[in-house]
Amino acid sequence: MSNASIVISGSGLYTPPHSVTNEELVDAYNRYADKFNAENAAAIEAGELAAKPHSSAEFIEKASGIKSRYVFAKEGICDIDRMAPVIPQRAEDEMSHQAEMALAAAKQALAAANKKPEDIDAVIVSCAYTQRAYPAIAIEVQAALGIAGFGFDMLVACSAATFALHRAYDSVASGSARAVLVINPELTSPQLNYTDRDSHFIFGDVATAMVVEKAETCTSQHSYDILDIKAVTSFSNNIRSNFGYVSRAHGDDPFGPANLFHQNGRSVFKEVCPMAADHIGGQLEAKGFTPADVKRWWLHQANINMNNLIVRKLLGRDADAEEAPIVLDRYANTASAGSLIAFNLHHEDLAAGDLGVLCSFGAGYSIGSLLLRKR
Ligand code: CO8
Repeated sequence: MSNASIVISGSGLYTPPHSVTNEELVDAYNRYADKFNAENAAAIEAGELAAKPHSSAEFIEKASGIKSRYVFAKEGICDIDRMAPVIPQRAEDEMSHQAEMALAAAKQALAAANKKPEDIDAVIVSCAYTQRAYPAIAIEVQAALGIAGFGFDMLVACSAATFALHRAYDSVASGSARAVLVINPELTSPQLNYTDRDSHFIFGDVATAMVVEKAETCTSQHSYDILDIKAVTSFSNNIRSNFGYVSRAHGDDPFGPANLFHQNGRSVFKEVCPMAADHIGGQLEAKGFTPADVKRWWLHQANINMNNLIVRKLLGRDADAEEAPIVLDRYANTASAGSLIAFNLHHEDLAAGDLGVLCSFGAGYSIGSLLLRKR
């Protein structure tokens, strides 16, 4: 596919007001583990239960590159009698939490794209989880912004944002929408098992948004031709969340550990890195480019060692912080939004003609990428 007439014309980023450091999380987890071990001493002694080992802030930073994360609600996360954020249910005539996050990012993206609600024909909310099945969060945001046309939600875990940008591209290319607003309100903290040492540190909350339109309607200061889109999925159980509407019918705890986020992190690392490098390398080659032509790598933000390895496989050398910006140190893994945060914070300095790769990789497995050229 080759079509330089469709562009990303604006992006937005909502960063929640609270941050939680590794030290805060580890302190809470370790106090929780000590309490758990004391309360279950007899069962642990009898070999019926495994003792909970301590977590460590040094391990987290070394193994993942994460130093802190933003959260929509901080209360409750470090309370060892709760180990989950406190996000009270809202009345049905109040805006939902996810729509609130989405709206903040969407307004920024519209402003950056120099677009008014009447210029937009479609709203896609795409993320790892939506807080309800219907009515769609996208339609709630569409109404709040006063956008005519249509909206829908879609879920593709870590690749939700890039896959939604692909759908936006297709919609504009086909003429079914003049401009599409893509929003990724990643409210991950309620799905994180803060009592699990292997994963309690991984995720943070954020919302990102982008506007996709035809080049001929674009009036924004910073815009990017979408030179190519490419997606692939390959089934894997290595990253999984079983929570869903059928959980109630199973008769088990819908919020039990098996239903929250869990993964085999080592296997993910080993399997996804070569997949992502091959995917990007193949896409560049098919369009007549080499990795050396790429000025900026806006990569998925799950683990700094994954990013370093993938870029090293492609470039044959380490990339510097300017070439392949890292935001997971501050934001942690934000499911599908990571590569878009990197874009949002690190794109304005590019010169006209500079090439960039925006790529997500994760659960599914799923990989979604876009080749972008600054206009
Ligand atoms: N503190 C101290 N020690 C620890 C901790 C901890 N917190 N955790 C593990 N250890 C120990 C282990 O027990 C192990 O000890 P031993 O060697 O004695 O057995 C040792 O440290 C090494 O453990 P691991 O092998 O597990 O550690 P790794 O070096 O592999 O690092 C990572 C773990 C950081 C998880 C790493 O494997 C990783 O990042 N992998 C990639 C994972 C990834 O990218 N996942 C993507 C998931 S996100 C996604 O796809 C979207 C899902 C949708 C969103 C969900 C929202 C909630």
